[in-house]
Amino acid sequence: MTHIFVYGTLKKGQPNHSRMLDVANGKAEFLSHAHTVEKYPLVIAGKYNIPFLLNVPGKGQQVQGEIYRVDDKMLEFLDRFEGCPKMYQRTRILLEEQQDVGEGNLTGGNTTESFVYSTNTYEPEWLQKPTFNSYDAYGDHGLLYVTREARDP
Ligand code: PCA
Repeated sequence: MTHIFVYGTLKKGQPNHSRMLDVANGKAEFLSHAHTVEKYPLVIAGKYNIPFLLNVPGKGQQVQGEIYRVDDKMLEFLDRFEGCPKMYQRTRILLEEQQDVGEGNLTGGNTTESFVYSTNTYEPEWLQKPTFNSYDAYGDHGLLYVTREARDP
């Protein structure tokens, strides 16, 4: 079993969350909400409006996401799905776990380490893009994520 921090389209309520619920892909169990200890630039880039956590610690914002425990089958599925290691690289990241205290409120908790799909293979202009602390495909930015199914062949 492996812990993975998701901050983009794999989160609950986001366009690819269903991939983690599909038992044909393996098993994934929600553990907790969390945010990165360090700041990172989380940007939306490319013609498909894909969220990328750029591997540039200290720049951007502390990024909000969710930690899951996944089995080897789901990890293999996610590596393939995320184009790892070409598009994203799976690296380790330091997180602060958050407890859900009701009414959508979260409090600080333990520090933990987990895998994350971040990238070193970005275009230099991406460093100038607006950063987000919490990704929402349907947010005010208007950069609606283009699903795999909707992309040009
Ligand atoms: N999927 C992965 C990386 C970015 C994305 O859209 C995630 O949600 O963490």
